[in-house]
Amino acid sequence: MKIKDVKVIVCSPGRNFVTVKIVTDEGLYGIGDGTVNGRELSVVSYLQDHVAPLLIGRDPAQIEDIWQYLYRGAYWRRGPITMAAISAVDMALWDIKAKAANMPLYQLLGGASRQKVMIYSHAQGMSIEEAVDAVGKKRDEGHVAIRCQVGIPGLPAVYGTGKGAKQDRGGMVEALPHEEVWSTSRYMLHIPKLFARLRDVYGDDLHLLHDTHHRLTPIEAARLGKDLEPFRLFWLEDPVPAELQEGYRLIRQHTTTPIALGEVFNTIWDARLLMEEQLIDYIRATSVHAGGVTGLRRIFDFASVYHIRTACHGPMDVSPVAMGTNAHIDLWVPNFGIQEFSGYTPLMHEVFPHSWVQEGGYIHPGEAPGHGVDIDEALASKHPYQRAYLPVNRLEDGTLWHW
Ligand code: GCO
Ligand code: MG
Repeated sequence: MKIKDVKVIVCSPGRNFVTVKIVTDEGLYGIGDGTVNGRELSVVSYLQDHVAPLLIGRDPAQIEDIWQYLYRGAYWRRGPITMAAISAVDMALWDIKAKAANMPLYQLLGGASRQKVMIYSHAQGMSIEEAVDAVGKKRDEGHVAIRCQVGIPGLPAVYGTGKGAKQDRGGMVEALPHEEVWSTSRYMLHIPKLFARLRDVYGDDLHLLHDTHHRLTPIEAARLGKDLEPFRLFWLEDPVPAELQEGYRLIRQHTTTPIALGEVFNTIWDARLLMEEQLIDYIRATSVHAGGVTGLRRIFDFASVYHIRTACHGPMDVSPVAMGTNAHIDLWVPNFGIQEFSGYTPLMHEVFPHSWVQEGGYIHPGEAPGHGVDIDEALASKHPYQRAYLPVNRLEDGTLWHW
């Protein structure tokens, strides 16, 4: 079997997605997600102009050799654009291999380690009471794990409550970056009140998660982690930008609140020290950004040595293709933690028909051969790319801050 064609399909059924389709000379094809929110066309060019010519004529079964060829052979290694392109190709090749073997991807990885995959959904509100109600609605839908974000008094909408929060209606981003305003001091005072109220209303059984979205310093994160300990969060996510991995030592010295990190990581090197020193509890790497199935398997096996569990990133900008791939990995991986699943719009489900099914607080990848996700190219072509950016964030004095 040889690779005959490599197509890159960009569509925007509510938000932009980059999908690669690899077609073999025996008629089998596989698809992969290469979406990098706000920089999608960079991945399109990387795939079309630099990767596709290297794949034509190759044996699609040589997944590892192609991965190494695209990683080491590029000379310029790592980074979100390069790794999203490699991820998309890798996902498509595993899709082909599992279809050729006539089995669902999770079987090819080693079979199911659990009956179903626990997910967490998103709930938010501008006020604590709105957020509490939103959590209640998700709990009533059967969710057992819910990420909760809340507006901060004195600030306009912040991450997770502003324009980005309306992910379930698509359009998380805008044609120019929306500017948010941030105050760490106001945030630090307010978040413990949110979780005190949530525990009062819903008790201790519900898994509650919170995403700080890279906005604190290590000592501030240590303080917040301590303040949240009485509310026993499932995790505190992305408390501090993680370029300085050893910075997380300071947080670990002060709090037992579990830490989740890594949705922006694109290789194992981004998390090596964090994992070796057990500075985190969940690794958030996901199939579309961390090297596909091949890259993720390597990261997750390394994590398992250090008691770290998986928690694939899975908001709407992770396309249903990557969500399907994640679900197979989630069903197989022994050190599974949880899968983020903020949901998709009906149109996105139509553009990307899939065998994965969500029931309440769980998903299952299904039994279709491959990763079980396809793309309706005709429908996708009716929703062309529209330039869009993630928001940016500034402190009240105008300082550009982490979004
Ligand atoms: C999450 C993430 C998202 C990101 C988005 C950026 O935990 O789901 O933080 O909300 O903001 O994926 O593209
Ligand atoms: Mg996050």
